[in-house]
Amino acid sequence: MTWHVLGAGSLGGIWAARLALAGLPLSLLLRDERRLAQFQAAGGLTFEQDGRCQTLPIAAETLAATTPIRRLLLASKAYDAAAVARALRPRLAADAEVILLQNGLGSQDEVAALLPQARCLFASSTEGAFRRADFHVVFAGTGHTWLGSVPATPAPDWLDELAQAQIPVSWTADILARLWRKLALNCAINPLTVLYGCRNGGLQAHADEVAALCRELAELLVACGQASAASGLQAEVAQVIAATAANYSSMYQDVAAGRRTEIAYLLGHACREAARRQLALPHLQTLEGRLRSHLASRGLPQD
Ligand code: NAD
Ligand code: KPL
Repeated sequence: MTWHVLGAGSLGGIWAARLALAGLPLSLLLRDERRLAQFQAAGGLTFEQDGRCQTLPIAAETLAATTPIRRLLLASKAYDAAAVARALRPRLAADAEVILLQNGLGSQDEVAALLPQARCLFASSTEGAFRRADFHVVFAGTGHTWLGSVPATPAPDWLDELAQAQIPVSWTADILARLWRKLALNCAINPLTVLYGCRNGGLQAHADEVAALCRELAELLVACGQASAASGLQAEVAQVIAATAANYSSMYQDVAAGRRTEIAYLLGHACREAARRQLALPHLQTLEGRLRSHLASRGLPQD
């Protein structure tokens, strides 16, 4: 069965390249005819790994094509996922499966509500990739991707195809715990790196503030029924800060490059869930206010 992959961004690109290299049937979904013409003029997708580049002449089509889609990897930013789902809804077959590869939480429910006929699967990834240029993706960091459905179901048989394509994935019965845990790590680290203008390691000088955020995030996770995701959070945050001390967080990089952040699906989602439960989490709420003001001062969207 054909894999449809949207879009030709960082994670979508490294999935598409590996599926193509494994000889699996694949079509890349591009925004419009102009992007399709640019892709064809580029000769396809350039995949860079360990300094070696290969240009892969992957099949591509626009969102407006009419062939039915049965298996879709939706690899947009969280804030674009609902618009993509709306655009692709008429093309989804009755038994379509849609893998939602977004960081944070909230976008998955938006998409699932728009696509009641599809089977939406959630993904959480620690792989690293970036775009060096248009249609040129760099595989920057090995990692792992967890996939699962809510409620939990048995693993689909196409996981074997991903293994064949050397995409490291595991099926989990608790994908929400994975997504919540990553959201909590991101909330404890990323906004502070933006506000202090520092690498992850720079937060070692703000250990008390990080610890206070971790306590509130753990309280939120427990209130959201995610006690296992709350366990040992502060220790893992300290360990990630130490292990990635020389790196800039993804949110820091977005802000530095003048790109929209995924705040609404990370810290924004955490604060909305706390408010819904009437949980007072003052450090988290103050952090959200400071981050929004900072984004506004840089002319960036606050959601
Ligand atoms: P990206 O911006 O590199 O790629 C997103 C792609 O979606 C872009 O090519 C964009 O043009 C395309 N797109 C958006 N709307 C579209 C539309 N209507 N039609 C066609 N194409 C459309 O983003 P990314 O870095 O691949 O991130 C995707 C998700 O994965 C994010 O939620 C991110 O936080 C998460 N993530 C990324 C990484 C990473 O290393 N890049 C790691 C882990 C998680
Ligand atoms: O995922 C991250 C990011 O930068 O988005 C880490 C490295 C965990 C920091 O929160």
